[in-house]
Amino acid sequence: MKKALITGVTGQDGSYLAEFLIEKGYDVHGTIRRSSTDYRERIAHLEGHPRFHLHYADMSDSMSLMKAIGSVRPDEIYNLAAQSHVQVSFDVPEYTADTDATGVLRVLEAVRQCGLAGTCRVYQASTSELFGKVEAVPQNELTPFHPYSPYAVAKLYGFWIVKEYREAYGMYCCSGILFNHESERRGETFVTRKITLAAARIAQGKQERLYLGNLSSKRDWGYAPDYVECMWLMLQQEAPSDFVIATGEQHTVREFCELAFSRVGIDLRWEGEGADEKGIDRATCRVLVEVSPDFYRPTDVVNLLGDPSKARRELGWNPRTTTFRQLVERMVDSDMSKVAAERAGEHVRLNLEEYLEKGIVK
Ligand code: NAP
Ligand code: G4F
Repeated sequence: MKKALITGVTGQDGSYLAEFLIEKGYDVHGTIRRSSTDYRERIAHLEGHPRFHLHYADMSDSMSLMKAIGSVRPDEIYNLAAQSHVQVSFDVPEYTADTDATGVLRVLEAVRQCGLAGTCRVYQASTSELFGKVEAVPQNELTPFHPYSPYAVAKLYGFWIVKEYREAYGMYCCSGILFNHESERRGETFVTRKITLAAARIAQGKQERLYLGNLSSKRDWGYAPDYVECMWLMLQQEAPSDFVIATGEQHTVREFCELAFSRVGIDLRWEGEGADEKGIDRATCRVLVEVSPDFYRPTDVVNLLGDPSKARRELGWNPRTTTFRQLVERMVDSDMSKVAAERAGEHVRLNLEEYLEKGIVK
């Protein structure tokens, strides 16, 4: 039975990858870190599975990584743990560098120090943010990098140190240059999930308005469960190599909003430009979307479009398993159910409070 270690198993990708590898028959180990809220919602359904195990480790703590890697002695490591929010990286640049740059070095060096350099394959979660202030459209494995945020600069170090360990020590390690991928499990402050949750709340009377930053920003958005398969495929090749993983299709934040709101029955029209642009409900004339400069970034990546030809050719991967429309609809439908469940819970609580007040229940 093969053993895999996933750093960042509590994240969006980590949780899908853990499910995928358990399904493939792996013994799956994941790293978690202590937090006061113990946020493990995405993996709660896996805890207790006989082939799913958790270990405490932090990307900023080499000893904890050595301990996890040395005790598990995995055949494959998927290094997904990172401070993954681009805007946040402007607020915590040093922490982002420690986790997303030096953290990668710590994992690679732990593999070497544990004597696993010849047997353990390593996948590094790299990113389309490396292309940043893009020098060509679309972007493929040969497109020059121009990182445009502290997050991207840190990830660039991760990319190069992986290449260095491959060339210096002959290790099987590679980077997946993944374009944005989203899902029902996406963190709520990334733009897609922020929009789908707001559309669901507005449709159910739980939110008045959605405030966003750059509506014209363009992304190549895919579906996360489709992308974790590529991470695994990259570690099953004869020789290690880096791959761009993308759909090859591009949409603006504005288009994402239109589709999400239309799924809940709201037809948006746009009025104004730049910071004055507004999304208005055609039926009621209510302003539902506004621009807030709070969500502008000091430098923003605005034109990402990937060319997944190499992945299609060499990994046999289909980049269009899930369409853009299906992605948006799945996310909105899931948030509609989530908001409805929250409202139902609220009703029960309010009724109970009322009954308690009236002395109907004691
Ligand atoms: P995510 O949902 O934000 O998950 C990040 C994971 O990293 C969480 O498990 C988090 O743990 C963990 N983590 C953060 N800081 C850590 C630290 N100092 N030590 C140990 N663990 C730490 O991210 P994701 O969307 O799944 O992305 C996975 C990886 O792919 C990340 O490296 C990201 O940068 C990269 N990536 C993502 C995309 C995308 O579109 N999703 C595209 C390209 C690359 P907690 O739960 O404890 O916070
Ligand atoms: O959803 P985002 O925050 O994702 P971003 O910055 O593209 O980063 C994500 O994808 C990367 C792959 O390219 C990953 F490496 C990274 O870890 C992360 O998963 O923002 C997307 C775009 C940006 O241009 C941003 O300026 O949407 C724009 N945007 C407009 N309004 C907003 C908002 N982004 C956020 N988060 N919140 C807004 O209100």
